[in-house]
Amino acid sequence: MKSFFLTVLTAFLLSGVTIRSFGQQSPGSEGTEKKWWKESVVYQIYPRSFKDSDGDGIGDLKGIVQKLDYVKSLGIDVIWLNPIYASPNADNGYDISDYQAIMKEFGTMADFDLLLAEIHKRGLKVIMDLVVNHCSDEHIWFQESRKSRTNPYRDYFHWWNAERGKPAARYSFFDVNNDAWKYDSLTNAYYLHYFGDKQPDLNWENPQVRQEIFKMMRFWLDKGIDGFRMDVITIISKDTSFPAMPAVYQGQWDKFYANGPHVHDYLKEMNREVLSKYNIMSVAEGMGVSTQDVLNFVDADRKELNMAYHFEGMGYGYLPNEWKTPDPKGYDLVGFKKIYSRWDSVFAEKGWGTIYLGNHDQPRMVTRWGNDSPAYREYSSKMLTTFLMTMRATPYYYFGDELGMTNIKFNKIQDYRDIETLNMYQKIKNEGGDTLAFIQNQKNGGARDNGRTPMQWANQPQAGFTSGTPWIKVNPNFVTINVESEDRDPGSVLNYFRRMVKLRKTKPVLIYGKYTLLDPDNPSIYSYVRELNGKKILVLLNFKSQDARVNTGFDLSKAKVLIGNYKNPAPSQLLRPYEALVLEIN
Ligand code: ISL
Repeated sequence: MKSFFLTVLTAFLLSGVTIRSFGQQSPGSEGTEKKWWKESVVYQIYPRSFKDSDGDGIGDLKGIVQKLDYVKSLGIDVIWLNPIYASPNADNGYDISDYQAIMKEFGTMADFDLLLAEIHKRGLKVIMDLVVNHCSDEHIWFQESRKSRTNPYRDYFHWWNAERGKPAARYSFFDVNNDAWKYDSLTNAYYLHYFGDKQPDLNWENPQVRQEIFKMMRFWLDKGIDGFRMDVITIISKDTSFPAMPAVYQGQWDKFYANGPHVHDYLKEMNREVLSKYNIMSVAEGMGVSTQDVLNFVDADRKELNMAYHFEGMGYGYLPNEWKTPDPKGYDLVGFKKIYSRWDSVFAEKGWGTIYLGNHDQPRMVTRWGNDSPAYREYSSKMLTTFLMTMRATPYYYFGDELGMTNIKFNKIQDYRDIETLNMYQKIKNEGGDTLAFIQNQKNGGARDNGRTPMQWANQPQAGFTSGTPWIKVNPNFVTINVESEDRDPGSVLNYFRRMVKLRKTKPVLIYGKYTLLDPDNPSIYSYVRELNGKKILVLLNFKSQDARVNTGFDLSKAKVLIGNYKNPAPSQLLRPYEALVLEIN
């Protein structure tokens, strides 16, 4: 399935790929200013799939409250909640019809207040999703805006009057025709939607829009939330002349979509008027952001945001010019190491990084980056967790990965729920394309639904997620992969996660220490040293299903094992399949 659209879209998502040699050793970071959000582990909850308390098959806020002791038991610090606002759910809550109301399936504002109080009571923090590049077409602003060309809300959105002709092409992620302009006959004009046609883009160039958004942010911050994860915040500013894109793609996609002319002005304004007034954290979904421009968002001196997460790692290992199709030969570890080392080096002096291997838009961590076969699922899950918890960056950890939950790999389009999969399927069908091949790719990794199946609480009907029919099928492997059984087993993936989080929290060197990549060309082993005030920790990770030799130059005879994912771990220059070892070497 190749097309100009896919080429540019893929390139845009991955535009972090800038050719620059990576520093193998990052300069000292001992001067990095200490902040609570640098020391935190973030645990992401997709509320729709976490716990259903009322039997309607959809997770809800009361369900989260019921499971907060479990969340606390993980040792994490901050919960990131995907959108819980009122929404017709064209894109599972990323289409908001009222920013100051709770989605009816999830509960009420009273439930939210209870949730917030219960989170804080346990010493945890919570950040909310801020989705303000677009809202829902059912939001009152859009309902008003489309009524007439002179409506006071008209300029809340990007309209293009049809007598000017059709505007220059812009591509939409979730549109059946990939067309980001939708014609509305009511006023004979097109409106812009970078995502689904029920997700019109807000016009940030209008100061009134910005004021409305800032007011809404204060509403939540005044309630006491601890920050925001900002959805596609990098694309809020647009060149409203909407110039034509070059006929031949030359890597300039982001100029037309992300990093618009005023994005930094708007983020500075947001910081000045809102963020700086609270002790909170902010993290951008850094779509289209590269190592070369990320500091423009997160250098503290610029007074914009605290952190951003990039897409370069996520896009790695896909076939070129194909939509999210993992290379059947697997991914090359040498390139993987380069990516994470380069992103570490950017923040050596300024800013602060993030690290993640999965979220609600991605397949499950173990299936994508490890090995979900029965022999290696547990070892590779633990190895990947070791990686996330020993890098110099705030880890964002997706619910269920602590159990080693796997992709569900649906074979039938009827099982999928995600707008992205459904609309892309429809598009291919309309064009007479190969829908079977598409499903195969979705199943093998591309589908976001792979990571959205319900939390596996117990070996009970519907994995203990709901007493009703779940909105999306439960992965049948809940019989063995579930909280109840893993909780009892000291050697489980779950208990390894808890130990790993604890280790990070008790060793400042794992948070602030300098990172030095070792043996960069080793095709199987990822090894590095973390170092702070003379304390050194060596991390050895085998990413392959065969034994592999490490080559670090360190004498391991006096090394002390802090943690390992095999029974009775001992320092060794030969690692077993997916073995992870964390060693103190002084
Ligand atoms: O999910 C993706 C790839 O399949 C991304 O392209 C994704 O659409 C992009 O990262 C933006 O994601 C965010 O905004 C979307 C929403 O669907 C995602 O869930 C959200 O994380 C629109 O709000």
